[in-house]
Amino acid sequence: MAGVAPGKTYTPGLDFSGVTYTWPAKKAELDADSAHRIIQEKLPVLDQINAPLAVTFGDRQTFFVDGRSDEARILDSCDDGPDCRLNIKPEYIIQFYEDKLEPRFGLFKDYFFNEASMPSGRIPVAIKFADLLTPHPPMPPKPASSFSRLPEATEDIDQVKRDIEEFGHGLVKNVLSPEQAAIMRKALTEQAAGERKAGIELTVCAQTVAQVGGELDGPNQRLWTLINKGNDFLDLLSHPIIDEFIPWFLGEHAIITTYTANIARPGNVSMQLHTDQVAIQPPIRDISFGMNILFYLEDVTEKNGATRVYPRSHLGQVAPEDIFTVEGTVPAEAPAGAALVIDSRIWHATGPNREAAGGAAGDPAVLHSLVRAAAGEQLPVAAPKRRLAQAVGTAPSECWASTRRARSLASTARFARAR
Ligand SMILES: O=C(O)CCC(=O)C(=O)O
Ligand SMILES: [Fe+2]
Repeated sequence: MAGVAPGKTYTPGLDFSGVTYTWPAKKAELDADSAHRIIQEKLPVLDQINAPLAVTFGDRQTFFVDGRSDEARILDSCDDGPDCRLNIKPEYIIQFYEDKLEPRFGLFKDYFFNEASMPSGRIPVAIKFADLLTPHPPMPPKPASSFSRLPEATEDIDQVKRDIEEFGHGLVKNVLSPEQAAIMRKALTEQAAGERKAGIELTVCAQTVAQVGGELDGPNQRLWTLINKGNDFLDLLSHPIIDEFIPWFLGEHAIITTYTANIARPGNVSMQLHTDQVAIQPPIRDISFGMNILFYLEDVTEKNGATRVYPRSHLGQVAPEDIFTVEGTVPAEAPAGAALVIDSRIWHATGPNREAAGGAAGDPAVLHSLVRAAAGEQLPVAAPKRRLAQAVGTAPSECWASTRRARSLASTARFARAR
């Protein structure tokens, strides 16, 4: 990959470190010039940021896009300080312009590797700026309060399917009996405790902490690659609810890409709003690449961190102006044993758990993300359990950026379950 230094060579004779076809410094120069031209071209619409924004391309001189008057201007300095600072690779500006990179993904995706890339100040200004560079800037989703009806948990599968089509999400009641929910809750609690004990637990998303505060080793806990973490998790993959919804929505050849759990404990901060296909670029909204099934192992309420969704945000060129607030969303509440089923285009996030510490447990939802078939090495949804079991230890491919670290932890975590 361009700009990535070659790693250690393992095989004598296969050392390619003396050869290069790319000249990063030259590319950065060319990209910065193109990015400047793009911003210049877009000035007639950039007044819509309504604020001064500082933009820095790597070690180049910072410049300012001032959108406070009817005509936006590029300035070398900004006396009263910018509302927002953006330190961004110029190639991302080009990719926004060419519709190859979704702003809410592009603006934050490098944070894992480079903390300085996190925009600071009023983030909606940076999002608006990036949106305005794209060929089709999105509309904000409608607030949940503007709908006269919203999906409710039901056993009527056809109704849930209609809800998914209309709103982007639906809730199926009683897919797990109280005993089954208890078995899964026990598995999850043990695994979570084991990972904490081993010091390898993953908590909230680093970008969220940088933006809205909270602790990196805060109360939330993520468990990745559940496929590697016990027969109970494998058994859940045989649940017929998967066969009912996935082929209907994605066709016969879907594969499972992500199998994780999220425990939203009291005192957490909500996750940033995202779609479950936001990492798939270029950003194509006309088709949903996936479907996510979240099993609720507790009664999930607004107060204890229910997943927050923007109803009907799966349709059209729609995206929230601020991804760090859940205002305008609705909590997808349902009793223990229910499943939340979502179109991967819907904007959603883990909600804040405002229960008193030690009170009702959080939102231990077991998540499945399923996508249309893309690569053979991943696991077909319909694979018999024996095949899934054989795959244990091989770490199925996962497509979310942060799973890279989780994947390297997965084999350790498998032994860490505390009983
Ligand atoms: O746990 C939740 O409520 C949702 C988590 C989620 O949206 C995700 O991991 O993609
Ligand atoms: Fe999600």
